[in-house]
Amino acid sequence: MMIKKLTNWGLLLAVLGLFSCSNSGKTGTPKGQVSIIPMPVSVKERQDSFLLDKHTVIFARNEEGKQIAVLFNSWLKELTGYELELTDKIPGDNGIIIETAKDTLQPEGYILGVSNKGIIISGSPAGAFYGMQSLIQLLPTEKGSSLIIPGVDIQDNPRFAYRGQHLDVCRHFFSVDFLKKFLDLMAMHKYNTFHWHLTDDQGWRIEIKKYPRLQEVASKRKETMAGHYEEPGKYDGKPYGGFYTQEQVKEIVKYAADRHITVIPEIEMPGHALAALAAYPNLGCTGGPYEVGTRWGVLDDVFCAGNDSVYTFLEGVLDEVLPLFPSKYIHIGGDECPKVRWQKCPKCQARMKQEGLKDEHALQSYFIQRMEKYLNGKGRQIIGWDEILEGGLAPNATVMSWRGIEGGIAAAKQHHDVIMTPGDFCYFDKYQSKGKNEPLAIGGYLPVSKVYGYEPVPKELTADEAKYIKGAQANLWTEYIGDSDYAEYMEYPRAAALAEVLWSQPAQRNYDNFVERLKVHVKRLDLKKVNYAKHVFEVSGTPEDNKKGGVEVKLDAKLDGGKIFYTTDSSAPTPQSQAYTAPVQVLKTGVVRAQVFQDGKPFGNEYNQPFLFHKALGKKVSITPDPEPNYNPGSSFALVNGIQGIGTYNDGQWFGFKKDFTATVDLDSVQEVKMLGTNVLSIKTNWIYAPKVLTFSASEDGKTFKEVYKQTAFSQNGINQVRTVITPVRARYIKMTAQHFGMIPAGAEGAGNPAWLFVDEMIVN
Ligand code: TNX
Repeated sequence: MMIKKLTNWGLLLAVLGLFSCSNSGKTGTPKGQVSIIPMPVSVKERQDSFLLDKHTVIFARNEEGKQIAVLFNSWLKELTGYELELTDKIPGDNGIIIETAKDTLQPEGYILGVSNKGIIISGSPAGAFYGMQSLIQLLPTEKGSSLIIPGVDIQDNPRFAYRGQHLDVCRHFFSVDFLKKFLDLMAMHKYNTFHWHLTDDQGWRIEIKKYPRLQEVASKRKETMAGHYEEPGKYDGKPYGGFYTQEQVKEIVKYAADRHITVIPEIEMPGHALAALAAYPNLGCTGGPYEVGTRWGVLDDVFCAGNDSVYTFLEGVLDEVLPLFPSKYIHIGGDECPKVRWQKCPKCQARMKQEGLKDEHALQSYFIQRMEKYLNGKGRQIIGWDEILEGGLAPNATVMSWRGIEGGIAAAKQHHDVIMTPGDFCYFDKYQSKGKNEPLAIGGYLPVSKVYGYEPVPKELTADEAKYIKGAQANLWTEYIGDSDYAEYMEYPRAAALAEVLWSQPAQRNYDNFVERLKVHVKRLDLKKVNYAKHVFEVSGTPEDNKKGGVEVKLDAKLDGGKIFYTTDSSAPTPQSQAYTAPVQVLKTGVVRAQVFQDGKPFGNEYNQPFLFHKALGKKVSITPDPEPNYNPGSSFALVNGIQGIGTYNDGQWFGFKKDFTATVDLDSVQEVKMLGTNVLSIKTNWIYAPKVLTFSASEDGKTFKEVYKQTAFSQNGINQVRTVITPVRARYIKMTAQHFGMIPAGAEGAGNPAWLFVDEMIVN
């Protein structure tokens, strides 16, 4: 048993008849009312149950336990209108016992036992708190139903010590009430760290008394960009602003601490600093004038690294921040800091000379290390985004790996702590459905299932290095998220999925089982009036190789009582359309449309997938080299599945490379080929460049290939469609080669890094 001190507990457990008898329940497969998210380490269902009523009492031996009791009562009150009495005596058979001890072996573990004799929760203060959260999840979800709690023996503790959620309150501001609800939901899902992104180009949101212009100037912007930042030009003309007073900050930090959540503030430096520069222009390299940011993206004006008053200013800010936040860690940003101003700034150049710094990356590293030293001197540790690796990592820094997993791997190999937040899995500002009715989001595609499938420990690490991966975090950047309803929509249920990634054991993760539990769990979110997204329950389609040289679409909907109907003639599906019974075969160019109906009414978005029918559909393709992680490594099917990638590169269709690539398709027999095609992407802001050269060649025997087409210019920003009618050739094999662009040129975003090459669908007719 995980608890070290067993004072009274063995006795109590025996009295309650818990953990003593084996039972017929199965471990890890909840049924009925036992649907806890995140899934505990061990759940044994018992035959009996506990009936909670107005006469049930709660006994807690110490203050921490009493606090847990109070929080349990507040949930109960919402559900039933009444609260339970707290008693000083160990209750008989109608009581809940909360036992907490500080010196447990599992700092966040707990035991929860429910039988017809009573309920016991035991663990560390945090553990018992999580035990209470699990108990809440055993309560019925309908108001007014009798409170029968299923008998269980649960033993539980988290897989990762750092389980975080981040909220950007700069691009849009969120009220204290909303933050409290946000924290309640975090606690419900056993998250323990709130990363509060408090300063950025478009707004400074924490009161700093020493620098009143942060409140007067930096907290306000004159207007906000309307629409997406890749189509700039439109602004809403409305002033926008807000900041939290130090009293409000204290209130939030206390509210979080009561829920065993640590708040880590982020004060961004040296980039994302425009709001502060607008207030104090002497802190920038050019001296301004500056305006608080009104558009999104990466802006050139950053803190001057050569000017000592910048460090004095930031130390002054931190001197007020530190007493508000007892956290061991302070996040100092470090991301997306363009070096163009520093390159031309006499002070920055002088600093580089004086410190013997070889380039501006080393200057950034100097900046971060100097601030780290200051914070270490105050007993704090820094966290920074993965750019802090460039130019040399500060000695004690923890790295947040956001641009992928590489930063995390590099930091762990240098024996630095890491928090994983790779954009492809942890950025909840991305779309979660490809449906046409989604509100504007930053781009990309991150459905709940993909979040659920995330594994925070990169396989590139040895067991020893893996210990530096402390956990992961969901990030909610709010450029396009203007209100709390939309924030909740983006956060849940994706945050429920990540909670399970972080808390539960990998062997217990099972998406279908998660969705079954989620059906119950969303009723709890309903009770809390959470505006969660419902995409998980709508119809989804999975194109698959039909093993007969073609493609079929498997349709599925996880909606209770849902019936799927579909069409292939581009008409809208209705309950009179074809009912779905078996995978839909793709036999022509056209669109497969499907909708799930509940009680005759359509639920959620429809599945609407155009397919291009061609000779290579579902055929065998070999690709070299293997695509980069996340962009179809290990499987070539998406290159010939009839679906063309859309404008966002991470929609699952695109094959991503950082080298030249070749794909060869085998059409099964020699045929006449008259037309060839593919799509390549060019989105320079995302480091994606079209190939230098694209060629097609044809062969009858797979050995001798003859070039039949060559293209060297791709003018389109976005998707470049290559479609070419050729002099007909007889061929069984078609080879496509793409020559990689090379390094990203100076002056462009990502300069000096290898460009990305993205290709999708190899079209043969
Ligand atoms: C990158 S993630 C940023 C943020 C943006 C976000 C949008 C990071 C460290 N920096 O400033 O809001 O992308 O997804």
